[in-house]
Amino acid sequence: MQRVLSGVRPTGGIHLGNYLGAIRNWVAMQHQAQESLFCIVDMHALTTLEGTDDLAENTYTIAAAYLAAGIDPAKASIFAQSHVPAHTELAWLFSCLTPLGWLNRMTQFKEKAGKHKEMACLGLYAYPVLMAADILLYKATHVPVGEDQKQHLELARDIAGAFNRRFGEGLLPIPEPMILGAATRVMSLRDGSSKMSKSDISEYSRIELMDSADTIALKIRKAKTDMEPLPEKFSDLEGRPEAQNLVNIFATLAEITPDAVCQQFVGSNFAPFKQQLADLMVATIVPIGEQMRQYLADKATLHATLQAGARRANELAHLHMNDIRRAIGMIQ
Ligand code: AQP
Repeated sequence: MQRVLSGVRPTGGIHLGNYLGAIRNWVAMQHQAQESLFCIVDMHALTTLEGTDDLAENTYTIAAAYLAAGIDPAKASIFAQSHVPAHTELAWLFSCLTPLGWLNRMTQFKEKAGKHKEMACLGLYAYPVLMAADILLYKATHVPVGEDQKQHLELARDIAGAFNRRFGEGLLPIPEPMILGAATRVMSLRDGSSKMSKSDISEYSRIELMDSADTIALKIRKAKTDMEPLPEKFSDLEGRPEAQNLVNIFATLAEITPDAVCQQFVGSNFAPFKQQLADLMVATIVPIGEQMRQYLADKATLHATLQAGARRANELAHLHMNDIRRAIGMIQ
């Protein structure tokens, strides 16, 4: 039985990296899996949000993005993480068997906490334990994510193994990370060494799914490149991270290999390449953004979709939590 789970944090403008690295793959997987669950992980958003003013609006926006990208609520449950209280209950149970040494290895905590580690909140540190609970609560077998979540997925596998060793082999499946396609790590348009991210202060660093055609074209024109022409082979782009990133995005959108992109533009400067990249991006992203606007104009229907998703998620969570509590030895 293939059970798929993944999620996005409602922390701001959902972007091309979230789409190519994650959501686009979910759309294909929902047809193969017996059960698919796609949540909007609002509890995770709290680990880095300074204010919560936009939390509800951002949550609806991510739900609209899922639908606009092609997630079908008749095939997959779309829900807000906070609507299923068992996520945090299971996170506590897991936190009682996760050694601190495992969490100390997590690079995302180090990146997000930055220099002020002592001031970072406990939730940011414990984030990967909550993520393990998100996955294992539904006994998910496959987790499609971008490259940046690989280490957290490995931790979820370790936690499942530790739980099974202590409370009974086979109780929790060991989830498989699904890091698919050529755009598993889309980089910032302003700096090829950092990941495209919702929280980057520069809007020019990312293409948002609700950007207009003009904005997309402008952001691509302004995207950082270098003075060298494009080479014949992708491997010759070594040491040119911004060019590598743009070629990878082009290849993913055009569904060709990065080498084929280089061959198409060999010897040329970036102007004609950027023009075609912008056209490709507009053709993919603008229809999604337009649909998102339509979904967002009818919050009652969006809300009903989230409620229906939460009903199914709570049903599964209830069943699995009973198994888990029984295995631990809690009174039923
Ligand atoms: N740049 C990226 N390239 C490929 N995949 C990406 N993902 C995120 N950024 C990229 C994947 O999108 C899914 C949802 O990510 P998330 O919102 O839950 O968390 P994140 O990784 O922290 O995303 P952001 O955009 O960087 O948000 P902020 O700035 O708020 O931290 C995941 O599968 C992720 O791998």
